[in-house]
Amino acid sequence: MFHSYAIRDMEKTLAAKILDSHIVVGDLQDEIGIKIDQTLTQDATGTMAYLQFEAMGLPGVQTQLSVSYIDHNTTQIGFENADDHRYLQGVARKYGIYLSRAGNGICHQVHLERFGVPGMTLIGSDSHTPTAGAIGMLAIGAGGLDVALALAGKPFFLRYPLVLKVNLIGRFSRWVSAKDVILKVLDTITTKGNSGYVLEYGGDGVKTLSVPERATIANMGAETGALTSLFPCDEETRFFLRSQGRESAWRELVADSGAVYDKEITIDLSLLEPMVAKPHSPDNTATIKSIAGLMVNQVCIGSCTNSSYKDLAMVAKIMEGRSVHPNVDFIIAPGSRQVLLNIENDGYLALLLRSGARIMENACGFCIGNGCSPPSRGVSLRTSNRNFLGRSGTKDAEVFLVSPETAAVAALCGCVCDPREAGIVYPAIEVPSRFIVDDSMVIPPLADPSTVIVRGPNIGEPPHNDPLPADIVGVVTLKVGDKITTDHIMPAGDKMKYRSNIIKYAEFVFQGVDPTFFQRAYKNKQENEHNIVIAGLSYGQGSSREHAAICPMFLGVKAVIAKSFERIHAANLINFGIIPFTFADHADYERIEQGDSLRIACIRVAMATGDENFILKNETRGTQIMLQGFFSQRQRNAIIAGGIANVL
Ligand code: MIC
Ligand code: SF4
Repeated sequence: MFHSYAIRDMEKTLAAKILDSHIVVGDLQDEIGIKIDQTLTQDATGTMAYLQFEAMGLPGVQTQLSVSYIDHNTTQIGFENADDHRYLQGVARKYGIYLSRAGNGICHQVHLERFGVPGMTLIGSDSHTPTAGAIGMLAIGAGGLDVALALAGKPFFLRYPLVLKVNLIGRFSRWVSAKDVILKVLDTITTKGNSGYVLEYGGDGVKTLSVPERATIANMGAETGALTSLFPCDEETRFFLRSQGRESAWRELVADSGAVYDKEITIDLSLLEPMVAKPHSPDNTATIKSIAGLMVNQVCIGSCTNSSYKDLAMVAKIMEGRSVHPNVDFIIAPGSRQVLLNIENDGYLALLLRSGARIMENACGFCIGNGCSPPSRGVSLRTSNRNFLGRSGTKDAEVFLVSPETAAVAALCGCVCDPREAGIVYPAIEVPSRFIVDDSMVIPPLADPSTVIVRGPNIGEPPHNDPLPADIVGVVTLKVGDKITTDHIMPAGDKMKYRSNIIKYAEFVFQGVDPTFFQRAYKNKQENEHNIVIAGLSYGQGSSREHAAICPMFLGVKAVIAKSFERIHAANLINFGIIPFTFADHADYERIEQGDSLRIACIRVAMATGDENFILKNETRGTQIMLQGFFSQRQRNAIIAGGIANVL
């Protein structure tokens, strides 16, 4: 296997074309820095990103376009969310950023509709930023600090990725849709081991997919851990952009016919059947048939994955003239105000209301546990992208991820059933060739330096970290297993309102895993003992929330030693001066227990001299273990300084 960069001057993949035209600095063998054209933030990660940007002291943003979305914390219980939103509005006005107000929709859906441009680069402080890959944008999820740096005109750094071609052939049969494609991709490549890859879609099957269908696939590509997902920009893209009144943003963008890929998989759309991701991982896939008959308490349709016009119109037609099953709570959150306006205009909203659906705000809502938690031990069928344990707000609930078609049929039947066998006529949906477009909930950038930014009492400062000590000497404060997500590390839901208040939010680190972690870590810190976390595979999966690094940093965590890390989280740890070490031999995971005293001697010198192997002494057991860390020079500098903020 060889890296795509080895053939940079020959026939190119689409990913290589966009990347190569944006490289501004770097070394192909180490890290490249790419120019970022656009940024997006949302309110749960945005406040910290803008606090960090403000600390850089620039008069305005340096990107072509930046948008600050308010979509995550819209329940506004207590003053905290509202204070954050007022702060975000002030920042946007002062520094030249568009503000998409609460109620305008979920960042990824709105960005696709109104702002994304094929061939450009986008980074967003949200892991589902790759949704914009549906229109041929190189869109990458990152931590808030990386977005702040891009706002300041600095490059975004990454290792030159490998490219996996997902070759789509055939076309859907009835009752099969985009969610089933991405669940099949997850079934094939799982959530592990894909972090160095771009998933590039090609083949004749792509032409049969509309942009919103591509968006569902690109969105949930985040669950594979890949850098991003990318679709060509073709006639379908032109149709979509025209329907948004933005055809001028279109240009043809396809991979060269002789492009060589690092890996390739083929999916025949005509052979797919309705799929499900069972609790508690998006790659715990199965066919719907295999769980048919399971009683359902709740059905939720929405999230940035499946909340487009077509998704909701399809659900409405399935429900037409029928009523939701009395045992099912049927919840719908449209992806954007535009979707809501258009389904209202075309009569679909009325069908949903008549069927007994509860219409929620156009926001993340249920997807992030902001309301709509299922009952104890309840079964919830959702069209969203993550079903991690406890994310719904109910720790013992079972969340299954399915397509809108499958979800709607279950809402009628009260149990899971194969939609192909429900006796319902398959509805034909026509998508408008021109959507009603109303941008009145987007405040254009003013770049008014006289703006006074108001900070409520919940808004603190980003915390400071000390430079890397000469030795790491500490205790294993926590040992966890495989697939620890950022939802485990830093819970969202009702705790998300503390995103701007690190001192308070830090009290909830690992709360769902071990509620006593905070006390132990805090005590160790007071006693000048370093905290160390031991983990299995895929540590830090899921969200881009940098709070999963900032809050542990605040509690004195100096290192996480895992079998493997997910990309965004590893980058966030380094950004805040926590070292992500991996075990040279995975079997050594078994040779460390919670409470053990560990020492990594001369770590500062080793970091400075570029060592990639580090010796860990387990002083409790009298053993020695080899650790690894492959860091770029830029990352080493950040680690030594105690984080990027100190480098700046
Ligand atoms: C998520 O889906 O987990 C979130 C909430 O959108 C996060 C961002 C956050 O934690 O604020 C993400 O995906 O990055
Ligand atoms: Fe919002 Fe859910 Fe999408 Fe995250 S995954 S951006 S919480 S809708």
